[in-house]
Amino acid sequence: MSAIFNPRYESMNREDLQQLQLERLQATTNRCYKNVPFYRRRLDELQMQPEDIQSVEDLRKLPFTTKDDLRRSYPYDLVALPLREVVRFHLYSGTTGAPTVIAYTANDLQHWTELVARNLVAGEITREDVVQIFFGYGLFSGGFGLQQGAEEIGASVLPVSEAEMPQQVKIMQDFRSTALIGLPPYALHIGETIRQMGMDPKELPLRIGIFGAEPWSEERRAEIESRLYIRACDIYGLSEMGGPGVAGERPERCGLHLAEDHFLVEVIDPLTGEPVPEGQAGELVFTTLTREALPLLRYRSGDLASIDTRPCGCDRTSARMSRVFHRTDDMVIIHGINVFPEDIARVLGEFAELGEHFQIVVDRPEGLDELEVRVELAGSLPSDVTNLVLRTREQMERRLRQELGMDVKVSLLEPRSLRGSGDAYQRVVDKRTVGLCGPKTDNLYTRRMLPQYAK
Ligand code: DLL
Repeated sequence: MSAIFNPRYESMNREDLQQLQLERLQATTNRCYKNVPFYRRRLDELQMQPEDIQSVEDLRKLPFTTKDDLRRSYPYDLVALPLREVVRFHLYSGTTGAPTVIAYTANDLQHWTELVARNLVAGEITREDVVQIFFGYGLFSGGFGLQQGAEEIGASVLPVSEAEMPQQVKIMQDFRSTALIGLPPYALHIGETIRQMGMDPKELPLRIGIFGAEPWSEERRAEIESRLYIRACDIYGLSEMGGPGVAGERPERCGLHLAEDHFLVEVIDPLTGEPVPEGQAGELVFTTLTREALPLLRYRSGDLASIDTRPCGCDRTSARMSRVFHRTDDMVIIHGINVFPEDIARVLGEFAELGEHFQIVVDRPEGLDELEVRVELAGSLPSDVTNLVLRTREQMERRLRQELGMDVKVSLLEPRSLRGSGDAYQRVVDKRTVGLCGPKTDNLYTRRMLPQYAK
């Protein structure tokens, strides 16, 4: 049987776990009501008191929290404690337009560290491993979260972050890294670079990889494993729940074990908000159970997955979630950065030369993500627009790079070419294959996609 980082909690019997969840839910609701005016207002509107939570099921009486609520509360409005108690912030990665903030007390950091350590141990990383982390370190929670977790289990960590490929490979070779942690497409790119540098990955001591922060398919997993000669496991998390560490996979691949002693997880029908039966896919909704600085009640993640509470053959008793391949909204993750079409619309709004409609095209031609923004020109432009087009395109590419933190190719289209006839068009075209349901398209949640809606 493989190792478990914290058997007391990870293997707790489910009755005790439910009691623990209830106690922690009551404390969290109380903390939210007493310390966060946003939640006090919400509960008052519903004529609710924290004492109304008498069972875990009573959670459903509480209102949802959305990403917009977090954005409107920027930077401090949801922080439940005086700033002197806060020791760290991370910002939801992506754009400068409407960030969301996550705050941590010293206890929050300790819990987070442990949760990531649990995931790494589930993925069979040990203190004997030399772990190379190529997630970004900074406002994004990935690098720091994995660093803390790997140190917690006593592994030797190389925080290589987003160094250039040849340097990644050189360090891997010199230090004889045995484990890789980062974004899935980067892992593939590393594999390619190893070969380009004339080496055979078989001769390196690499044995395991933990990848996540964005959807990746089983085909991609197989590709990574065969190119790098490693076993690859999935790790899931979201900044709003503190970052990575919410759930992690074992090499046996029976789903990702959720840290249910720290998060209450619901699966709802995103259209009605009602719970779906166990095993059916729906939107994951998280309530924090231990967070001090930024507790959140019923946070709608936008991620679609199912959960399974049946035992899986390891000694962990927590529910397992399926992998996440789809979201309820148009968010796309490019190079690990979460991009919403609205972020792009805001920049385009600065240019009078543009028409109303634009399309986002994401592709991965050479193994790395590329973002193209295709936008209509305004109808009222003079006929000779060549110079104007070139100038506008350059300025837009610069502004988008500033706002999104990545290179963007802009293509300017004839006026009304996207929606000339008034037809609907796809706002996001994602050519990367990420799911079992084929290429990801725009509005990811459609009645078509989930089995319970198949009529
Ligand atoms: O991506 C936290 C993280 C860092 C997770 C490192 C795993 C490893 P955010 O930037 O807030 O936080 O993005 C969260 O990314 O709601 C999902 O849509 C997506 N996501 C994260 N992990 C996975 C995964 C981090 N393993 C958003 N599979 C989430 C599919 C994932 N999607």
